[in-house]
Amino acid sequence: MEKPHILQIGPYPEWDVERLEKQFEVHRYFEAQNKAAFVAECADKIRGIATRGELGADKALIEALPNLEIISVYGVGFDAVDLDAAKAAGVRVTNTPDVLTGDVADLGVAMMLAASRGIIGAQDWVRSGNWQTKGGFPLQTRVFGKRVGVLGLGRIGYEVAQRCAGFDMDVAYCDLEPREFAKDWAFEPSAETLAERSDFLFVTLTGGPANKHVVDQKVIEALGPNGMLINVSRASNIDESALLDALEKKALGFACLDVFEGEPALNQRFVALDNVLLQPHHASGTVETRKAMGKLVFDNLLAQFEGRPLPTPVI
Ligand code: 8YV
Repeated sequence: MEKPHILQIGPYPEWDVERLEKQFEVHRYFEAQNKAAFVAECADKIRGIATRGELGADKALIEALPNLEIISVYGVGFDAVDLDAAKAAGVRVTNTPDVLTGDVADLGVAMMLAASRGIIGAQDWVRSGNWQTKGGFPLQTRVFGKRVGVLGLGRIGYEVAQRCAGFDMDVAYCDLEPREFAKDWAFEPSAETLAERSDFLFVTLTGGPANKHVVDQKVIEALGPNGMLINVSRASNIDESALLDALEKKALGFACLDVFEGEPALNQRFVALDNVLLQPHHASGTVETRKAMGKLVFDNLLAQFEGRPLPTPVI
């Protein structure tokens, strides 16, 4: 029997590629020079899409594939998939929740600690010999005991809050409503009031139109010149140009960012700043987590083609 054909939108690690190619006929969309011609060539055969959280699948692509059954996303965020178009076409969508939660929370908290304590600059101080020639490294800012705000208390936000509580921080959060499981933490009704009472503000919202620019100029300025913003969610949740303005004029103290508008390209204004810590959308980037994510992408595709229930369905 012919293997099911799938369209692979972005690159995966070798171990995932091997497994996918064993079971499916894989069409490597990301390698095609002329995407439209490539899709037209294989369109009738494609039954599945394997994509990534930040790449997704748009309406035009979904509509170009008449036999598409499933879009399997390598990521918890599925905001880059046009869900309405998928629904209209009767296409299932899956993601990779839970397996990446701890890593994403770890990276967010690691960025907060690294930035606050100047760990990267301090290493340069040692390597460059400044320690001998100039003396001690400039004093940095304490983390434990400070006020932290978590904007979006989903799976990742909860793990961030837990970790921060472990650092004896004063934790508050903002979500659609107060959460029973979070009764040890203060609830704030808006992003702005949360920012006002925070030294550190984590953005752990889902992406998509509902949360677009929730962190706007007002929220950024409420966090203020001594505040630090940490984003491990989606760039679209923050008004990036307001963020850049605030960082440049020091209306915001510092930003730790794992995601950018138009990534992997990024606004060059970020590169000129000394009050940012920049990461290449790598919060889920550990071998352990990426193996679990790849397995889920595969398991969802296989379940669909074998007519079994999907392990982690979105729709
Ligand atoms: C990426 C993510 O999917 O989970 C998400 O929503 O954005 C990330 O885990 C990852 O970089 C793989 O593309």
